[in-house]
Amino acid sequence: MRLSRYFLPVLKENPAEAQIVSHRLMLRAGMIKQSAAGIYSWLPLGLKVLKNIENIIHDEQEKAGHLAILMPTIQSADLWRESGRYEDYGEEMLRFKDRHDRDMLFTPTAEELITDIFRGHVNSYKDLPLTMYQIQWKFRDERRPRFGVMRGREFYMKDGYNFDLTKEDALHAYNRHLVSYLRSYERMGLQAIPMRADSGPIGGEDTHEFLVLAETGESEVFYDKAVTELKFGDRDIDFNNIQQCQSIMEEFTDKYARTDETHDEVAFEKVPEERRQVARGIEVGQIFYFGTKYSEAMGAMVQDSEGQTVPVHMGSHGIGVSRLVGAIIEASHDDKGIIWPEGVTPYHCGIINLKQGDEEADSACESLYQRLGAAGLEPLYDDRKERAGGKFATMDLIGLPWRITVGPRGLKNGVVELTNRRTGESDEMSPEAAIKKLVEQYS
Ligand code: P5A
Repeated sequence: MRLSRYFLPVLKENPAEAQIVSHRLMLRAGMIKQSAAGIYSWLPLGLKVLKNIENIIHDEQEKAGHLAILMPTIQSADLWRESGRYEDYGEEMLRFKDRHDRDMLFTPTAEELITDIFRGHVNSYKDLPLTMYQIQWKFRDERRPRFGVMRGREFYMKDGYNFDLTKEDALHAYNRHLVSYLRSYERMGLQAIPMRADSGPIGGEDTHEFLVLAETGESEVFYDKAVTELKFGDRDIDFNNIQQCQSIMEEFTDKYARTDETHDEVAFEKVPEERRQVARGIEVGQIFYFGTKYSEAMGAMVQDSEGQTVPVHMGSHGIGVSRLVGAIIEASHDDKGIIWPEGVTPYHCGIINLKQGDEEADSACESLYQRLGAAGLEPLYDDRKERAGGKFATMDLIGLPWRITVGPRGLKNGVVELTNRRTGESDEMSPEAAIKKLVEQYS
């Protein structure tokens, strides 16, 4: 992408309405624009990051054997009356009527709708296990939408639902999701710690939230420091292997780590004092096992191998996709701007032409741009006729992990400068060497 043809409405000043750094930087970097309280348009740069996160989630869900679907954002109230949640959901649910005076709503979550799909088509244990998920917009009329995309009213969520014959099978689905979520967050450059939580309006007893530690987080969390030392890393996973998924689940959840809703001071005091931590965290996901709550209420039954009709065991699993964009920035920025982890960066590197209009500099940049593209990378080329200082400030603000700086002086010696956004380290090298290094970096 050439910056001269891009839509990147950066702001020089800090917007007054933004109280936390991610909100401030998303507005300043021209990623989003508010259209109403808690409702945002995603501009080109923001959308690119959102899609990268979405792609990682799709990829990991597919690896775990889960099937992507897409359900509507608008639902009929009838299904929610069947489950009993139409009244329970309260003012957070956006309700309206269609022209025939039928009660409709904008989906805050989709347990009812997926259960309806299931009961209409599945009636034998032979079709189980089944896990389907979607990545779709949700609406919750939050009392206090704030912090930009962190607590929106309209937000993008991955929501998945498992259907299993037995509690044991459903608990395997729970563990499988925990593993696939740990992998997904790690690919986004984030450490998200599973913590025992409260199930709220979704219901059920088994539930973990995934929290990214950050001072600006909305949840107070209590944990044994040992949980921050666990890394998922490069493990070979067989998602069908019940034992393997269970032992990873235990490894990541057996230490004390709870949100304030489930915090137990007596149990916490058993953690050695030097490891006891109280901090704040951003909830970027939650998994639930709620048994037969919805299947019984809505008649989602199958025949088991003995011909008995039984309700299926279910769980649901969510990731806050749009919230993650903010969470990643909270976890990765400095005073100049965002620092994107390589897994989600909107462009792989920036190219800065120090002297736009200089024949040699222009053609060196052009050639770099073409060759990076041919090598499968997406560069963002700042080809505007601007001063170098302004170009550097914009690049630092939008946070691409790598920058190649091209100027007539370096070119005389056959070199360009490759700079790492996180460390600030710069090295001079030939354009070929810079391309090679970047290709290696992203492979
Ligand atoms: C699980 C999927 C559910 O709704 N039903 C389907 C279950 N879980 S949840 O915890 O309520 O939401 C899942 C994740 O969505 C994000 N989230 C939000 N993001 C931005 N703004 C909001 N107002 C908001 N509310 C929830 C969180 O990351 C949450 O973990």
